[in-house]
Amino acid sequence: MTSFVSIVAGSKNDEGFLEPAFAVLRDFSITFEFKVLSAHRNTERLFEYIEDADARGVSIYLAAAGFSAALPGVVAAKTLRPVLGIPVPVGPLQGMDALLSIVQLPSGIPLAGMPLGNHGPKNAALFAAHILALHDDGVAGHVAAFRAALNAS
Ligand code: RP5
Repeated sequence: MTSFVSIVAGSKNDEGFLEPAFAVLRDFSITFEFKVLSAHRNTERLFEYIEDADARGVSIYLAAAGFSAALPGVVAAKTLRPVLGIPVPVGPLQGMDALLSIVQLPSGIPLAGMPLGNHGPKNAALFAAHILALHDDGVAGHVAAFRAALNAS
């Protein structure tokens, strides 16, 4: 079973914002798939997808949404894999609502919150890489090289 990262977004309109996450995962040769499934509009299909992705060996979920951002918490509630929540800066509150939703999930269902703004997607992918690097020497090499380049810059 090939391990992979799943990126789930609440809207097709979130895809462009997530491009820095895709870029990091590609650069680090981490297999990933991207799905658009809203927690409130596509609830049944979202549950089916998570069951299927879990069965196919997903390692980590990145879940991105704007507004009330139920998606990251719902994904975390449905899987035992780590979930990294990415607030999408849209709407009248520019993602402050999504950020608070992600970091206010009550205890029992853990959900990691990534930064609000353009740094969120990239750091989410890097965070996923750091987790995978614990058991994958290839990813660990990419993480170390990235950090070395950062230190040298
Ligand atoms: C959330 O609501 C999505 O994640 C998106 O960020 C936001 C707006 O969705 P659209 O109206 O653009 O589809 O569910």
